[in-house]
Amino acid sequence: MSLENLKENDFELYECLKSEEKRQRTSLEMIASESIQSKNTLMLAGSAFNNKTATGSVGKQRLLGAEYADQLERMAAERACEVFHADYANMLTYSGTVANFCAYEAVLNPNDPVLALSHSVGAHQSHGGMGNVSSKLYRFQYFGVDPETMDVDYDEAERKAAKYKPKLMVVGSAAYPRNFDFARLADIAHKNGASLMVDVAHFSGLIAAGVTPNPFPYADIVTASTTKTMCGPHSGFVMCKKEYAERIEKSVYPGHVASPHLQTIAAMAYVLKQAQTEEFRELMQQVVHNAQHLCKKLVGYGFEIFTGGTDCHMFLLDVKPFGLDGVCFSEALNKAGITVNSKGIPYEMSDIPGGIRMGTTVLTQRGMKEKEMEEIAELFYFMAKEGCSDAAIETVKKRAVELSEAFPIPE
Ligand code: DSN
Repeated sequence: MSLENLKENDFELYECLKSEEKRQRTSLEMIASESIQSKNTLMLAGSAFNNKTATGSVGKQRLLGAEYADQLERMAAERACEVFHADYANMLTYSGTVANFCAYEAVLNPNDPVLALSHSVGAHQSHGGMGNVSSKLYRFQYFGVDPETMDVDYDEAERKAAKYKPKLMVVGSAAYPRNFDFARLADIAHKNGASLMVDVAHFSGLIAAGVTPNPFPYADIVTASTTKTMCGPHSGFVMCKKEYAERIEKSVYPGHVASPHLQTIAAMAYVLKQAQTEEFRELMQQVVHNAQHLCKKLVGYGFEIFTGGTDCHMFLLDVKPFGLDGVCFSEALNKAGITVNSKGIPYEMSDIPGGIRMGTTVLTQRGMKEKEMEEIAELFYFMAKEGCSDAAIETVKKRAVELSEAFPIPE
């Protein structure tokens, strides 16, 4: 259906879509979990694979006519194994969170003990976060970061693993911006009888490009999503060492998934191939350079950064030194056309988040480099120094629109 046809048949929906397109075109998107998809992933996600229903595991399809579905699922899984050096991959899980639950189900029984990096220092809610069903199904204990260095507190992890004897250790991050010591985490897990699961949802593209460390061969199970640094569709997958393969397969089907989203698997297969190119490696390298350069400039203006910097595409900016909080600062930026989200800074005393989380993937895909990061840092400083006034919002907005227009969303 063409846009003209949509306009004629469903004007309300047409307008909603056009508004979102305009919002993206005219703003600086810095939500750390976002990326821009290529024409090919969009085409594949809208392809004939939408019309097919498959049910079952790869090579064991229960519905007929699934020979190409099977070929597709196998191709995507082989590419994931190649990129991440996994023995087995299952691409049927619909998102990073579903992939996590498939991993839990494969190795845990309800009420089993699990040790995880705490949500309060940047882990994902599905790692036993309060209110998430994972914390109701399993007995989560947590370790955090050292309050002085803000490094992962591996000693605390070691003490708690010895005390609670978890069946699974879970590490991953939706905000903690530093590389993990996977060898040490695996050692802690294995000597206490636990398996090690690493959730690389945010880092999958960076790992694929070889710019941050791969949890394999240390981790037993790795879950990933494709919409963040992988620059692909909204989806997730799970990988593991061969001794876990059968359990993961059963946990996915029939455990959690009936009919996989074949169209999304097609788009995932595409990005897994693109992730092996030099062009993608350079993009990911620049994503990290941009994030690090932005951090450096923001610190120069008097902001504080959780952990002092970043090893990846994202970081947490503490705006309390300007007498502000993350909610008012993120809302002012949003009004000015710079999209970020508020986020608590570990160990802060207030209930109101004192910081914001941001990432550089989308801006880098739009072609921005260190020079533009300097300008963005200056806009953040101006907004903070002016106390998020209406006049500051207007000034920042003008420049944000100009920058957006100078660096259009790639076709
Ligand atoms: N939406 C993801 C993020 O922003 O990190 C978490 O699922």
